[in-house]
Amino acid sequence: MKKLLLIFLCLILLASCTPKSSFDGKDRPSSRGRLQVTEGRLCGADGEPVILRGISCYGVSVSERYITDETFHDISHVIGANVFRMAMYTYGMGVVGYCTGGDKEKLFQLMMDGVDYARSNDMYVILDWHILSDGDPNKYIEDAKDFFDRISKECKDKDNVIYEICNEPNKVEWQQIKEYADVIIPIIRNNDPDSVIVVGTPDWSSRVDIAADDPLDYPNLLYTLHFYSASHKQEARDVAKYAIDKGLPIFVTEYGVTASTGNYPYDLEEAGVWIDFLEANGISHVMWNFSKVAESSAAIKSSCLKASGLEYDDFSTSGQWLIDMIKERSEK
Ligand code: IDC
Repeated sequence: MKKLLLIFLCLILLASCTPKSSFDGKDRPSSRGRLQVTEGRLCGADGEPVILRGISCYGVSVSERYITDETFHDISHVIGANVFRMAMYTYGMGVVGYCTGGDKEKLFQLMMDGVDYARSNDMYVILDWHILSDGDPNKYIEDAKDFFDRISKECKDKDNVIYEICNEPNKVEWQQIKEYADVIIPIIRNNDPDSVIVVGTPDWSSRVDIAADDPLDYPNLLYTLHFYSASHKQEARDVAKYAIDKGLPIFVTEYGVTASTGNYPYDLEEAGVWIDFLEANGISHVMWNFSKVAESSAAIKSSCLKASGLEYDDFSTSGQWLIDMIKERSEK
């Protein structure tokens, strides 16, 4: 009897010593620490490759109800994501942009909340300067300088942050994107020297081949590739393969299992071909989007009234596809 009691007490002691963040998922901040880019791959603090699999918010300014510890718990444990993308639109277009009348202080605080809730739920977080219809990242460069200077000062000692400095440059030359990056990257690195930064590529972050032919010269840098499986197929993968073969580090910070409109049709089969391609090349990927908007890319059923305590059946076709895919890939 005494022996059983001793064993029981030891088990309780062991359980109390287990760190809160020792989640089962692989490649999390608790297990891989601060990220780096080594030999063209995203790696953990130990220099060994990692693959991040997650989801993007729909737009910080309209996602406040989801930026909570409880919802981030669901993203981490129900979806199984080890990365969450805080997409903050710079220019309006349906959502109030940071640079076009948005409440800068409130948006900044929501971004910081996302960093902390991601960390407390053992996830990496992408801080996404979500340019889109603004096209040229230089258009709001003064706001970008202020934002990235301030947030990199706040995040310099956090081990789960990735900076995405321009979501989808478009109708702008690679040279202009490089000029923007040559301003913003040093600002971030001055505060957060070892940070991982992702740079957008021309034509809505599809032309990683152009970046591969004329890359920037900084460590711990990755280049953005975006795709939507019902719109982008083998030809787009061939462009990516060209860049991969030239050693360009790539991060798919946004993809969809729908058309590039974010809406119907789905193409789940092609999405599976893309994930096979990315996983075979060790490329991390983040699906668009964590919302219940009336679009097929929205991961939550539009009928779902809950903001947390989410279960599998609360998710839409794309959301359930994501959960199934992450489960399958994480177990491999
Ligand atoms: C879309 C949203 C849509 C919104 C539009 C403009 O799904 O509801 O009206 O933005 O704000 C992207 C962009 C991403 C787009 C998404 C789908 O990064 O902001 O979201 N997409 O169109 N690039 C390719 C597709």
